Amino acid sequence: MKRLFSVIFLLLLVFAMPAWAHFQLLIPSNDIVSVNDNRSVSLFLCFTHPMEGGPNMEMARPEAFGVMIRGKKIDLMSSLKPIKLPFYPAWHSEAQKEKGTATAWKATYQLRRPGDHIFYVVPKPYFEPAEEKYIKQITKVVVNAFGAEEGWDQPVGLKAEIIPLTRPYGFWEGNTFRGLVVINGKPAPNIEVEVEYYNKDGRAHAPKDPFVTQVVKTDENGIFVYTVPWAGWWGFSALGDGGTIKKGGKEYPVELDAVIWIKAYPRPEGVR
Ligand SMILES: [Cu+2]
Repeated sequence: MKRLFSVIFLLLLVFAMPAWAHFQLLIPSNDIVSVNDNRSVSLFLCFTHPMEGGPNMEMARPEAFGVMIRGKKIDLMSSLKPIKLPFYPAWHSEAQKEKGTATAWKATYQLRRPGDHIFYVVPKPYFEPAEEKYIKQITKVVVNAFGAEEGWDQPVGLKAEIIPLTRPYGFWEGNTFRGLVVINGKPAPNIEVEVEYYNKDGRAHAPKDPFVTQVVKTDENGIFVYTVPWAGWWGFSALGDGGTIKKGGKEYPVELDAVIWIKAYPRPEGVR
């Protein structure tokens, strides 16, 4: 009986889940760390729909998680700790109805060296029953340490990657972000890049559905441009092609996405 209920619940979830964009979150506790700041940075990894605030999806232990500093990669897999999140945050009206939890991950990293720290995660492919496909979102975020602004524009060499052409920190709201999308080692022209605000406390309301996810396309050189309208964390997800995966004798397409997170700061008080 319990099993029947969980099947019904899963079906409800499938039909209830709109085609809103999925995003792999990789959010640090601080993105610009100066010498007097706490040098311990915690990272939050969760697979969700950031503007809607949920539902959070089950995130398996990733294939890789690490940081690149001055061209050197450090494996951080052993620092990952699983956490349980409710499907929806408390501010969400669905939170009262849909009880249950999804696995997310946390890690802490002690900064020692000055320079840009490019954190990255390569998740296991996630099977999305509603769309009959796998989704794999290779995700980056840059943390600047101790004043040395060096390294943010270097490729990590991931299978899907957004290489920032705009410095991804020290970024005002209203600034324009540019990124180069590289998928399977090549620039990806004319593909969609989904953009979402991490609506952590539910303060942003979309007046109509198309406002949930902003969509821009890469040009013939694989470059996209987006002007960030307000302060907070913003995610960019370039939707690429990752071939297929066989499961139970059937072949399913793999959406191989490149994701980057940047934080926009509010304009200073005293300016207009
Ligand atoms: Cu989903």
